[in-house]
Amino acid sequence: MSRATVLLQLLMIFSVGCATLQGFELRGNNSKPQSDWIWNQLHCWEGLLKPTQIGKIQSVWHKEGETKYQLQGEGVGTIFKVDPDTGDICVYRELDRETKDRYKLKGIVINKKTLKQIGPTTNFTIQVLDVNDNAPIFTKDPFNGTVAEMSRKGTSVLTITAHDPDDPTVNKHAVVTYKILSKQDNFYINPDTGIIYVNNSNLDRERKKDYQLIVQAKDMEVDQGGMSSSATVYISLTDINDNAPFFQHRQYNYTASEATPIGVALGRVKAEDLDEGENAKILYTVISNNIFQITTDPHTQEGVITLKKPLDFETQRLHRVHIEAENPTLVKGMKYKTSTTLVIEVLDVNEPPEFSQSRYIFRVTENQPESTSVGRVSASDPDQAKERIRYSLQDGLDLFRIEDNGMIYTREPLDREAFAWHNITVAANEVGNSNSISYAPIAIKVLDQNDNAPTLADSYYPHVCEDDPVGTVIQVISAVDMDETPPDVKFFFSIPLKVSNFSVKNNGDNTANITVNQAGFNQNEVSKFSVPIIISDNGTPRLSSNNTLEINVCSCNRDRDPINCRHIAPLSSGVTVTILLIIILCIIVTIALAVLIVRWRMQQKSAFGGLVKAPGEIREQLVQYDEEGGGEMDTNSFDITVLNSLRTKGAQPLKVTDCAPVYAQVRKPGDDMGSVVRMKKDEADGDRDGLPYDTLHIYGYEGADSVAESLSSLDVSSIDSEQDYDFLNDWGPRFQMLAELYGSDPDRESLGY
Ligand SMILES: *[C@@H]1O[C@H](CO)[C@@H](O)[C@H](O)[C@H]1NC(C)=O
Ligand SMILES: *[C@@H]1O[C@H](CO)[C@@H](O)[C@H](O)[C@H]1NC(C)=O
Ligand SMILES: *[C@@H]1O[C@H](CO)[C@@H](O)[C@H](O)[C@H]1NC(C)=O
Ligand SMILES: *[C@@H]1O[C@H](CO)[C@@H](O)[C@H](O)[C@H]1NC(C)=O
Ligand SMILES: *[C@@H]1O[C@H](CO)[C@@H](O)[C@H](O)[C@H]1NC(C)=O
Ligand SMILES: [Ca+2]
Repeated sequence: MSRATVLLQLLMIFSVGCATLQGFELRGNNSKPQSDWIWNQLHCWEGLLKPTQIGKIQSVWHKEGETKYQLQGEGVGTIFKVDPDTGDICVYRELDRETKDRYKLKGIVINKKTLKQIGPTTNFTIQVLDVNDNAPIFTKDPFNGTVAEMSRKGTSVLTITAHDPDDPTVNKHAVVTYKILSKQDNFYINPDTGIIYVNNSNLDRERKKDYQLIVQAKDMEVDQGGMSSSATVYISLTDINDNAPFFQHRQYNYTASEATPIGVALGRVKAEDLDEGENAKILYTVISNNIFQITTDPHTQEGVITLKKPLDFETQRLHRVHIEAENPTLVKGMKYKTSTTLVIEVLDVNEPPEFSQSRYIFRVTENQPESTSVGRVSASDPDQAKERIRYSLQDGLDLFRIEDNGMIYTREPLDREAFAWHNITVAANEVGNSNSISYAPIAIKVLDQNDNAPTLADSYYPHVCEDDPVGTVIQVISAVDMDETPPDVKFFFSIPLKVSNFSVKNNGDNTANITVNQAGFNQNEVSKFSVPIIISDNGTPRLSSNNTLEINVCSCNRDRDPINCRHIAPLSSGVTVTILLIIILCIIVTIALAVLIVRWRMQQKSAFGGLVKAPGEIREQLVQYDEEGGGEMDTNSFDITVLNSLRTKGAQPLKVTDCAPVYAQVRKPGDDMGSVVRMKKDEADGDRDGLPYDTLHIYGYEGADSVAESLSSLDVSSIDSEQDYDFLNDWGPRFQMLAELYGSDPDRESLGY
């Protein structure tokens, strides 16, 4: 027997009502008066309000007047109090079993005088007894559940749960039963498990999607009293594909311009589907039509009508297109299709004229008089209006003109040799509609006439050797013709002379050999022959040209290579007379320039009067080039030893009176290298006896725009005459002649560079 059962039995014995005394005592076996306490457990109902006695303690150690009872432990003094004399225990506060269901206390007996404990302590507990003071609590509110539409009766939807905090061991205080309070018969609930089931197997999402139920949870038995609470349950139906798509109309009307581009939507059609999501996806198909196609807009599930081929108002003005729509998925396990008709009316658009050909090729013979007809183009208005067409040429207007009927004429004779093709463009536009214009290319081929005579194919420079025997081939010539030269063209070469030292032999392949007809040449007698040659073709009309072949007479070696000819053959290796002239001109200009510079320098130098010193031994150099070309910015070459050296021989400088070294002077503040150089130069110039420490520099060509004046030292080295042309010796063999004419002492050639 469990403890609970014992307690319940005891309660039934002693209880006199819920609100009155709830305590009781367990009396021990009196046969042992030494045993300490005669009870060890008390009980108390929760929720009591007034101070209520819940029990009594007694001890064998208690003697009235001498001792008193005392409690120790949880809640003593606040919740529980004991009468010190009688041992009655009262509860002063409301207890809540759900918060704390037992209290542990100690009872002792104390001597009133000594306040000392007498006898042993006893432990006991106060058990709080359950009262059904809590209703079941739902774990959620609201509960949400989903179930597929058309689910069978008995399909479970969701489970609702509620918990009761009361003592489950006491009298069904915590036994929960469930109930649907709402008046409906679509769902039912298992009262014990809380599972909600479908009660109606015809729930249709398309009719009603969302349901709301109020459910109740109650403790105690179903029909007994008890406490209850309620919650909301939302149930929504999920979709199944139970509806096929359908068109609302048997026919849909559209209009489309014939200019509608391919791939651009010209209209939309929608098949309705009561389902949603995947079950409402629609696939459209066009039945047997190769102009239109229909695709599904993934957002709206509409059918978008587009063109596969362009529309043409003139060909077909009305299109009837049959289309079908279906769900890609099965509808209630089957395939359903619905169909409708699209009626598309084509609207006329003014289209530009159309040429009879996309391109024209005409042929016209060259050299024909003006206004020769070339050919005819034609274009027409494809629209209903059939506007008149006006033609115009876009280019080639100097050679061709076009008339209103599309005939093209020449304006002047054509020359095939100038242009073999005239590729021009013709425009056609509708009269009164300048925007409506189209173009076509015309290629006019100029047909050849034999209007050019053949000529020598090259500039030949043949020679005949003095000892060439009769029959020697001195040149193979060929000819060209500006006209079209078909493969069967025959050029014929001839010499139109009765008597000639040369003869021409046609090789039959449009070449001919010039051979010696009569031997024994002497270039001192006749140095050159001019042989006339007539070349004719076999065209119609036959044309011929007069040409002259210049044949030089030369003395030759064994291989017939010319050794000496009185007439110099023109340079053949690309060097023309013009280039040769330019080269000669350059040389002449260079010489003239040099002479001019020299003359100018001489005139300048004469201003120095007698300061010139005689040329002599060259020992050291002071050279400064102002400009020598790139990369030598730093050239500043002084041989400072000259400046530093004390003069040991010769006259003293004119202005220097003391014997201090020159370099000591240049160190004076304010002096710079320039002044030193100037001073040394003056000194040298003023020294009539000493040898000059100068270098003679002569430059033929110094380039243009130099900041420095001429680098040439010619102006300081003249001795005998004002004009010194020794430098000509240094200019090389080309100027040998000049040097011979103007040069003086050849010994002084060593003064160069
Ligand atoms: C008291 O206890 C003794 C022995 O433990 C027993 O024999 C006796 O019957 C008991 N008396 C009562 C009144 O229960
Ligand atoms: C439950 O359904 C209700 C009504 O449909 C909705 O307002 C609520 O947000 C839902 N709760 C949850 C947790 O889905
Ligand atoms: C003109 O057109 C013809 C035929 O298409 C072509 O052979 C020729 O090369 C073209 N000439 C020019 C200059 O474009
Ligand atoms: C022309 O000369 C070439 C050699 O230069 C020779 O082979 C050919 O036979 C000659 N033709 C005639 C017709 O003599
Ligand atoms: C042929 O050559 C000789 C010299 O070799 C010359 O005297 C004569 O005039 C030439 N004949 C002709 C027709 O040129
Ligand atoms: Ca559907």
